[in-house]
This record gives sequence, structure tokens and C-alpha cells, in this order.
Amino acid sequence: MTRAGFVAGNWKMYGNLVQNQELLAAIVLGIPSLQNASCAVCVPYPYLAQAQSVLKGTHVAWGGQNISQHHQGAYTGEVSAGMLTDFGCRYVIVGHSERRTLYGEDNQMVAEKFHSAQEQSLVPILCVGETLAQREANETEQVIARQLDAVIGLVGVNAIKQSVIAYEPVWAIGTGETATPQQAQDVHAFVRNRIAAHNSEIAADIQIVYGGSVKANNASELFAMPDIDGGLIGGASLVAAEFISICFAA
Ligand code: G2H
Repeated sequence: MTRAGFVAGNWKMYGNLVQNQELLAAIVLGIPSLQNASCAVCVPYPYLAQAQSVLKGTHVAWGGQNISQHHQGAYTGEVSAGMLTDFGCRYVIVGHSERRTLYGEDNQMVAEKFHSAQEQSLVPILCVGETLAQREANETEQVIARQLDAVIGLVGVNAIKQSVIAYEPVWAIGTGETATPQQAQDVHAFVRNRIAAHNSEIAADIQIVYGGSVKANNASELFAMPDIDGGLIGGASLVAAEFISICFAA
């Protein structure tokens, strides 16, 4: 694989000051450097300052899990991309299926969030993925295509270059059920081909990572697939030894 690997932890709504301190310190200690790969943790907003203070100057970057599509305004409870950059964030997850399903984020809104992130020089980690019903109805590719096309339609394919795409089949998220390496590879190849239809160089360079019950014991076989460049890790990113081992597998 010529592309560098990438692993991001998605802490979701877990953690507290004490636990985070221990987890971040262990991650920094466990990842003094990585060969041809990089890693990050996406933490809940209140802990961005803590992540910044522990991770600054280390090999581990940090980021948020969501942003508003707006720059500023009367949007109670929302957080802008610019606010994340104030805390040194490099990454932000956009369009995670939990946001799409639980908070009604549609493809257009996700595309606007992607755009907003890039306007503030954040690297969006764009999540795409199908539900079990969609997979069983053989709609996986149409669903992913719509999710991807909404973003490319808004920002253009050149902008996609400065992002990471995460394929996360909804049926594999937090369920303990992982897509087989071949199932994941097939969708990653589909995503890459869809981008190649616009620009083959960008398609060859872009990092496409897999998310959905990735653990230390299945990361290597997933990351060995030709179009899988790393992972977006939920539950296993809360356990230092697991997360470190997944980072080294990338
Ligand atoms: C998918 C993933 C991280 P988990 O949501 O984004 O979580 O690894 O717990 O399935």
C-alpha cells in the first residue's frame, strides 16, 4: 500500500477528566512514533482542551465528532468548525451514522458540514454506510453513492482530496459484528472507483478507512485489504492497549 495508514478513535459520549488523562497518557506512551501511518482521537467537546494539553507535540492528533454547518449565530447547543480550530483540532468527523439516524442529519447537511470544516482547515472524516435493510435490499452501492455525491456535488472533487472517508456499515457499528475484509474491501473499492470517475489521481491518493467493531484482533486482516487504509475505531479506542495495537496495524 503506497498510501499512508490512518487510525482515528471516536470516543463518542464516553469519558471523564480522570479516565481521559489516563487513556491519553497511555496512548502517547504507547505511540512514540508510527511508520507510514498517523493517528488521532476524536473526543467530546468539553475534553478538547484536555486533549490539546496532553497531545500537543506528540504523534497523536485530536479532533471533534461533529460540527455545525453554520459559522456562528443563534444556534443554541451547536459548535462551529472555527471553535474546534481554537483548540488545535486537526480532524472532525462528519456524517457519522449516529448523527444521521439519531439527529436527522441528511446528505445535504453532511455536505455543508464537510464544507464548513474545510473552510476552517479542518480535515473532515466523512462517514458513509448502509443499514442492514439497505444491504439486504442490494442497495448498498446506491446509498453510498448518494452520500458521496452530495459532498462532491457541493465542494467539488478537488476538495475531497483534503479529507478522509470512513466506510461504516451501520449494521456493524457497536454490534460486535464486523464486515468481513472482503465485504469491506468491495465497498472501499466502489468508493474509490466512484471518485476515480471524477479524478483518478485523487482516488488513488485518498485515505478510505473502515469503521464498525474494529478490534486489535481483526484490524490486521481488514487493513491488509488493498483499498482499506486504516480505521475509525469506537469502543476499542477507549482501551489504550487495543487502540495502540490497532494503530500499529495500520
Ligand atoms: C462505528 C465505530 C466508530 P465501533 O461507530 O465510529 O464504533 O468501533 O464501536 O463499532
